[in-house]
Amino acid sequence: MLKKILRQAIALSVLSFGLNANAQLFDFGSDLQGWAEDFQSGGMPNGTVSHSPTGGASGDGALMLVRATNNANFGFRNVATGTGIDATTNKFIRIVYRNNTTATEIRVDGLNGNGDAILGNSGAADDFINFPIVANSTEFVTTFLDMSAFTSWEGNLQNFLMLVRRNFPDAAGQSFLLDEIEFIDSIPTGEFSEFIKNPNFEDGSTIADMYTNFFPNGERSITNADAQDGNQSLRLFFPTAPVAAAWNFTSPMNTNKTAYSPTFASGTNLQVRMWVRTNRTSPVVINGRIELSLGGSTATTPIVAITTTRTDQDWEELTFDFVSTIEFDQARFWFGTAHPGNATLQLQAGDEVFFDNLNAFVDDDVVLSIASISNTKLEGASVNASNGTITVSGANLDAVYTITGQEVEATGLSSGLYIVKISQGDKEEVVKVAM
Ligand SMILES: [Ca+2]
Ligand SMILES: [Ca+2]
Repeated sequence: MLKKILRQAIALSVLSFGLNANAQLFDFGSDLQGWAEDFQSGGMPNGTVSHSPTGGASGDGALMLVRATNNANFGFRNVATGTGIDATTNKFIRIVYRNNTTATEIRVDGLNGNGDAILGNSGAADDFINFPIVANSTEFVTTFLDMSAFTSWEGNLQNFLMLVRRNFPDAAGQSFLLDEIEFIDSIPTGEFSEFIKNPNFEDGSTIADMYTNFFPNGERSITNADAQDGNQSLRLFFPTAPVAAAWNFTSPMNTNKTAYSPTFASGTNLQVRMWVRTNRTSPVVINGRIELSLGGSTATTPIVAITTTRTDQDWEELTFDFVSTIEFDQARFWFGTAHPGNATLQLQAGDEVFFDNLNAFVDDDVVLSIASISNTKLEGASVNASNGTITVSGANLDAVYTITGQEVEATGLSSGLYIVKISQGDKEEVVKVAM
């Protein structure tokens, strides 16, 4: 029986929202709600803060910062009423923003409830609290800033500011839009689909859940630019052509991995399904593998490479099948874009790849199967693989590729997965077939 631990933390998520009774939300719906350009140097402003009535992810109003220096910022002061930000209770900051500037860092600054500078735990004047952000972005993203580790984040804040820093000047017309900022006492509990944390990239997801130390030259974000389910997905964007495969790991090492008891035996079947979409009209190759561990011993399964089939820029579901190579009690999924070195399949500058709605399964009884006849969307066409030969009826057979992107003849093939390019008049399609 296929087993799946379904999003077991949904109830906990609802509960944690309930516990955020003291949350303080600023959504900039009709005005700046007490926020302004705040920290000035030598009497000259570091930027211009204004209200954008139609800014924001859903066009419902946002704070807009146009930078004038590397210390450009927006801040909150409400000395008149004495009602500040409750940093004693609310240890996390949720921001929804679009950073269409060259800045790569947000700094949290100001004075705490005791009138002391909000600094890192050393208290030294150069111990700043900085968070990285992606520059020159045209999309809104949600990020949670964790202030709980900083002892200076304390008291009723009357003077709070965030600097949008580095790489000034910006090009004409560039700005930072803050759609929402909310001070909350906890981050929504992460959901799990089996051994994958936050599989839908919804509230509670941060890019930290996609820990990696191998992402050579691209940008990653949790985005609401598109989603297969809910409102958000994971987006990889390549401003320049990738120079290598890019990997994402679904949990930081040794953290938040599901621990199974009893353990699973070597030879256990595992399966991950996920939805992928690209902005390309040609296929890409997506890599998956699983890292297994037991008592300090780790092993990774061989890479499973799947070539996408859609050429209409819509979502498609990929299914990755694995077999464990060791006994294990913990597992995590690695995935990313391959680097096949093939002109047709290779990602290019400007390409983006979205991932959403991951589901993981682990059980001894998962039956791994792939079809030897592939359905196509071209009317009356079919692709068949048997006896080492791929044949196409009702369409032209244009090319056959291996799963790693090498073009091969349609005959004399060994068993495995193949990518077949077919056409019917001016309609083209790429299908997968197993020999
Ligand atoms: Ca808003
Ligand atoms: Ca989603």
